[in-house]
Amino acid sequence: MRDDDSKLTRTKRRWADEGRFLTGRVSRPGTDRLPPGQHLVTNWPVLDLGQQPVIRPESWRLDVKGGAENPQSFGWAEFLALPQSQRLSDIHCVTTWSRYDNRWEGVATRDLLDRVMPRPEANFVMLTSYDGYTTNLPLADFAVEDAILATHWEGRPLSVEHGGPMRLVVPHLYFWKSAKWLTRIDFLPGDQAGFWERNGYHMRGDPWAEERYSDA
Ligand SMILES: Nc1nc2c(c(=O)[nH]1)N[C@H]1C(S)=C(S)[C@@H](COP(=O)(O)O)O[C@H]1N2
Ligand SMILES: [Mo]
Repeated sequence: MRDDDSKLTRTKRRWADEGRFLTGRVSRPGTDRLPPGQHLVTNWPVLDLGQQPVIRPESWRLDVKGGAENPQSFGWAEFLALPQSQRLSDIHCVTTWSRYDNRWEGVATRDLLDRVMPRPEANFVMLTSYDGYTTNLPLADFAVEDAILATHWEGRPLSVEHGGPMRLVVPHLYFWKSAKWLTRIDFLPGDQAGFWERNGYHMRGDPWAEERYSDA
């Protein structure tokens, strides 16, 4: 089968036609690299709900099931067999610290989406983690070129405290959207609030718009 004719290529072309994954800028110009109200740190603080699950590779799973044309459940070896990518990006936490130039390795969200193919009506993503944490974001934000399902940071396996063996990194949104110990991805037609979003945080969380808290 010619690549041009594959279902995958047709789906990508449809997404491109719809402008589906076009959202803002992938990288920011130098002048507004640091979002308003943020300060730079050189360490890497740990923030979570106080429970850091230890997941053995044999029992680790990533279920990508809801709202996909090709739902899949990946074991660790299957996940590592997906195309591997590197990204360099900044972290912006809603508690006002930012950390520049983090080098990540893992699976680009786009490469995952190419395989599972969210249904046309899916416009939002719900992420669920091993510690029970959930967070939501628009599919267009999940699918940006910078976003990566990271297994490595600075050339080393991601530590448990930072979400190892795998966490999401969506650098253009506040870091609470970047679920650590990710185990489930659902695609939804409408936006539903995750853990912090139910507790007053913003549904989208753009640091440059200071979308820290919801108005409600
Ligand atoms: N599973 C899970 N992911 C999570 C959290 C959490 O409590 N559980 N906290 C979020 C918040 S509020 C932040 S700021 C970042 C912190 O990531 P770090 O500890 O690696 O700095 O993880 C996000 N992802
Ligand atoms: Mo946070």
